[in-house]
Amino acid sequence: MAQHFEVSSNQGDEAWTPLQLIQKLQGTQGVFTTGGERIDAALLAACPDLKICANMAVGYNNFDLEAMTCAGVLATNAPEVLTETTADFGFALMMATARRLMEAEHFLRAGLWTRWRYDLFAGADIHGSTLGILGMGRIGQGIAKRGALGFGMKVIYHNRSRLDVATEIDCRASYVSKQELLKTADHLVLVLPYSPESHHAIGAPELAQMKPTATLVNIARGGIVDDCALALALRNKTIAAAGLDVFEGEPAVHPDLLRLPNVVLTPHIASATLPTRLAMANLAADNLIGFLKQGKALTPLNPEVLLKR
Ligand code: 8YV
Repeated sequence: MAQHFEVSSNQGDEAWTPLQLIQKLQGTQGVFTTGGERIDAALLAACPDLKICANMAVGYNNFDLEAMTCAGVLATNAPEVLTETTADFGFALMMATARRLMEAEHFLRAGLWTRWRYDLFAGADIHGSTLGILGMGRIGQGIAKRGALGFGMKVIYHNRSRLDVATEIDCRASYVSKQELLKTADHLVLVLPYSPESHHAIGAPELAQMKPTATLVNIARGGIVDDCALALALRNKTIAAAGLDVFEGEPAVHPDLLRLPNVVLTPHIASATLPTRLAMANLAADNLIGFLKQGKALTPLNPEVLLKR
C-alpha cells in the first residue's frame, strides 16, 4: 500500500481506543481494519475525509453498514479466501475438544502420567457421530463436507434460510429446526454471523437442550454464546466439552472458562495460516487501492456507494 499511499499503521501490541482511532484517521481517506475496530456513525462524523473501510475479515459486525452507506463510505470485507482454512480449523477444534487433546497434553507435560489406564482421557467419537452446524454459509458447508465425506458423520444443520437441494446434496446435510439440532447433535459447530438477532443464540436454555455427552465449538463470533452460561454448563456437565476460538469481550476471556479443564481455548486464529492471512490482507489492500485509485472494489458490502459516485 505504501507504493500507492502515504500509510500510517498501528504495529504495536495494543489496539487503538475508539478515540485514538478517530485521531489517527483525521485527514485519512481509507482505513484497513482487522475486524475489531468499530466503525460507526460517531466515528464517521468525526472523520469526514474517510471514503473506504476495508476489513481484513469475512465477518463485519464491527461495521455499522447503514451508517457507512448514509455517510457515503464504502465497506469491504474479505470473503472466500479464508473458507477452507477456517473450515479446517473448525474441524481441528472439534476434534481436539471431543478427544480431550489439550487436557491430555497438559497432564503429560505436568509429569502426571505414571500408568496407562483404559479410560485415560476417553472422549467422544467423531466418526459416525452426528455433526450439527448452526449457520450454513461457505464455512459451514466446508465443515459439513469434511464431516460427511472424511469421517462418515451424519450432518444436520440449521440456518436462517434453507439451502437449495443441490447444495444440500453436495454437503450431504439435512435441514432441521434449531431445537432438533440442539437435541440431536453430538458435536455442534457455530458458524453464523454475529448480529443483534444472533446475540446469545446459545445460552442456558439452549445448552439445557443439548446432550450431556455433546461438544460445542464456536469459531463464529464472541457474543453468539453466552460465555457465563457456558462456563456453568461445562462445570455442571450439562454438556461434555467446548472448543472456543472467539469470546465475548475478547481479548478478555471469562475467568470461569480459564479455570475449566473441559474447554479448549484459542485466540481467534481460525483463519490463521500464512497463505490465507496473506490472501486476506491482499484482498483488503486491493479493495483500498482499487477504490481510491480507480473507484472499483472487489468485495463491496454496500455497492450502492459505488453507484452514487
Ligand atoms: C479474522 C474472522 O482473522 O474473517 C473473520 O471474520 O473472524 C477472522 O478470520 C479476524 O476477524 C481478524 O480480526
